[in-house]
Amino acid sequence: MKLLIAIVNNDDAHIVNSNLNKAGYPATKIASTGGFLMNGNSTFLIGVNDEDVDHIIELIGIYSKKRVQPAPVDLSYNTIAMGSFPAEVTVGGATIFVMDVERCQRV
Ligand code: 2BA
Repeated sequence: MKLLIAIVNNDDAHIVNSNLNKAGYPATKIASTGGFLMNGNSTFLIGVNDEDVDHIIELIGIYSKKRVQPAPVDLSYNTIAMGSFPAEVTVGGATIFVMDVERCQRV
């Protein structure tokens, strides 16, 4: 069994969620915030059988769009230490971590 942690743009979260449900994959959606842009995003926890992992990644990829967003204009960022600071960043589709699950139990 695997646990997928998928970070998805808020604009895509609804359609990703409904298509996971439609395909019969259980998911928990958590409200999260990106550490760089400080924008809201959605983190999905999806516990699945090993053989379903690739299908879920494909599904999330279909419904998660790439988009360009302005980088934060925030003086608290140390722009000297960071060198050249991007004016825009490309966000998404989705960032997905796949982890082994030792045990999953409902009691
Ligand atoms: P954020 O941290 O808000 O990052 C938004 C986008 O900003 C990133 O898009 C990336 O294009 C850019 N970015 C992030 N850190 C940067 C930096 N130090 N310098 C320049 N550009 C930077 P994505 O890579 O598509 O990531 C979207 C969201 O996924 C991230 O939001 C974060 O919440 C999550 N994420 C991405 N990689 C992660 C990782 N390795 N571990 C945990 N969360 C991650």
